[in-house]
Amino acid sequence: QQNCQVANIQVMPNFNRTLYAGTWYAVAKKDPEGLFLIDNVVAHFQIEEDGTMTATASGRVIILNNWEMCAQMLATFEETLDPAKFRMKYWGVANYLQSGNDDHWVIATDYDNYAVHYSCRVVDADGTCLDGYSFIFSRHPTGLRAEDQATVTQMKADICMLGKYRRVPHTGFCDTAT
Ligand code: DAO
Repeated sequence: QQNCQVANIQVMPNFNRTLYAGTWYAVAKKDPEGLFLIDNVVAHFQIEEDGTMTATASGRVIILNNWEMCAQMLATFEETLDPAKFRMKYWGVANYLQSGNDDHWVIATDYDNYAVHYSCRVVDADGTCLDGYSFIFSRHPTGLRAEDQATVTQMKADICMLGKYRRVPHTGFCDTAT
């Protein structure tokens, strides 16, 4: 049985943001309408001294009539009553990049290998998600471990996005030598 009501989506129990911190490679993505981040998506989550979570992220985007670039993004996270559900305020290092305020829900993670992210931007009149996106994150740029694939597939189904994901390649487009 499947219940696709956004309000009934189960998130990670006892979510621990300190264990979630660090680098995550997006290995698959379900796009929202008018997608922004295309591929080479990497996010770095930090816990600040005041305990709040912030992130920097990069990814290949196409803006303004086919101009391809690597977007450098920043985000801050506002807590809600559920520790696994955040409100994410995000903006680009350059002002012509996308900015906004989205849900950032952690559906499931083992902290060391995989994380399933979910964000519904528009809830339909029937309570299901009309426009949302989801990242499958891995600690490993090469992808998910074989032993995590069944778990992640189950989570994709639980959030009613199974079959809507595409692979997110990592080609080195956003790798900068510093
Ligand atoms: O790519 O279509 C899209 C939607 C994503 C917009 C938000 C990107 C900036 C912040 C990413 C932080 C980690 C999820």
